[in-house]
Amino acid sequence: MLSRRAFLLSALATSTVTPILARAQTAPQASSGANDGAPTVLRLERRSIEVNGKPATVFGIRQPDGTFGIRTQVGKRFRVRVENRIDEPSLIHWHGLTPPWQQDGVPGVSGPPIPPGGSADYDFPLRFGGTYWMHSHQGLQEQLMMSAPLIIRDARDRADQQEVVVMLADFSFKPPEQIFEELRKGGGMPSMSGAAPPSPAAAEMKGMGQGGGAMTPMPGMAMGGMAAKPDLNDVKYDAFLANDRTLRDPEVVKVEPGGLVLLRVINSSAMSAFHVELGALDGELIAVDGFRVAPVKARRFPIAVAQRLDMRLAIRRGPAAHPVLAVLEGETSQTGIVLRAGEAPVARIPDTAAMASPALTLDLESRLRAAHPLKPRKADRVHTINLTGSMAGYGWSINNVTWSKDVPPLPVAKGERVEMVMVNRTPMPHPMHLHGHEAQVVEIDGKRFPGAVRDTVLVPPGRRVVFAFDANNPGLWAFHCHLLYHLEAGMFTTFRYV
Ligand SMILES: [Cu+2]
Repeated sequence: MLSRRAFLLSALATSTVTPILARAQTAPQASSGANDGAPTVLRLERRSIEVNGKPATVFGIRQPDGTFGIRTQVGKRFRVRVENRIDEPSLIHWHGLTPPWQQDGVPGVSGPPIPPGGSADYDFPLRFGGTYWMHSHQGLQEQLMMSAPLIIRDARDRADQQEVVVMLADFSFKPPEQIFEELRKGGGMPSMSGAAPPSPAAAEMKGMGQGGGAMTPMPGMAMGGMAAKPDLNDVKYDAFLANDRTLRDPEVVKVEPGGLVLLRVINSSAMSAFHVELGALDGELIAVDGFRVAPVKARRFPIAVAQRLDMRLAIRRGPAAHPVLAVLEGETSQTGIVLRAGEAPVARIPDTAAMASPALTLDLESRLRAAHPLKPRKADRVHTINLTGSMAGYGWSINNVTWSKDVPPLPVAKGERVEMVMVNRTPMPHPMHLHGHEAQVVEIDGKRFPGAVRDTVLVPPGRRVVFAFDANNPGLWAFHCHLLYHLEAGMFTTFRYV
């Protein structure tokens, strides 16, 4: 079986493929000459993996030569044909890219899903590089790993640097439909109440606050008297995977002693956030969600669901095995890979860490500065996005509205600077994902700053985070929590302009 390592080694496939039932979602655009030839084919398939010695059937997104996902080059066109080879409808979202809205891959918003046996064509320019990913936006398929890396190389990919991609995932032997049903019924959830959210004051006391920000008062929030411990990890998973594998049999990547590594970590988990632990290696964070930031040096970085981290690592001289671990927030469960420099022995790494990883905070987020921020500009339109709901009945919503097709899109007009003020009024953190635009974090708890340009930002309980973007890609777009079962329960909305 080809491992995901094949992805690292193989170049973009240029196979010629006979289309089955070509069903273009949009009229194919005239190709740009330089990138003529057949589109890259991505097949949605079922495949078998082994998780701690037990077989499991999951999904996969692969090229005909077995390559997972796509690695391409900035400036090229994204010319792709998706072939649905599973027995149910599916549709793939290009997470973090800015395609025309009909090609964004959200069923019922961008267009209909691809029926079994059908295919869909995509063709749009790649204007920026970085670490992205692709995943199904249909039902709960993402939990079964209908996802893959989407890497767009650019000037950051230096010849003297080895690229290593690590895709993190949470795994359960339970079918996702059963997981969701149990959440709905209140079974299998941690010992928590689903009661009122923590007050901002309590959050500050717990050390989750950044300080120095005027917190907007939150009407309806219980003040004090409630433990500030956020509710984490609704789902009890059987395993956490890094490139399909657990630490009982981790991927071991050969690296050069004294060499440079560009480590691209993608959190493709349905529900799980981690701290990435680099051990004795110094990491230089150079991009989040594909976009450059002023470099930050550390040995531990938080990664929420759907986020990506690009880190430069200087491998020490001499043989050594360097584990790159991801420890589940609030728990000791861990997964990871091993970078093996020279002929070093690789020791077995336990799948639990010695110490629990803390809950993710906004400490790093508040320090990140975009290398290329949006032009400073006053917002033309501000939408307040209250993140609402509770564990009781597992109901999640936006502004107390549970998503349905009848919910009107938020209004936006072309050319506007828009700000989404996200206020978390629940006891759970929500990683909020904005589709189709280059969004920038411009405020946390009332404090303005030119933060990271990114597509997914964590809003912890009781916190307020503002995303700004320029309305320069007209259409109907999704905006939602990226925790899969929150999204499924209705923490989802849209915005529209022409
Ligand atoms: Cu959520």
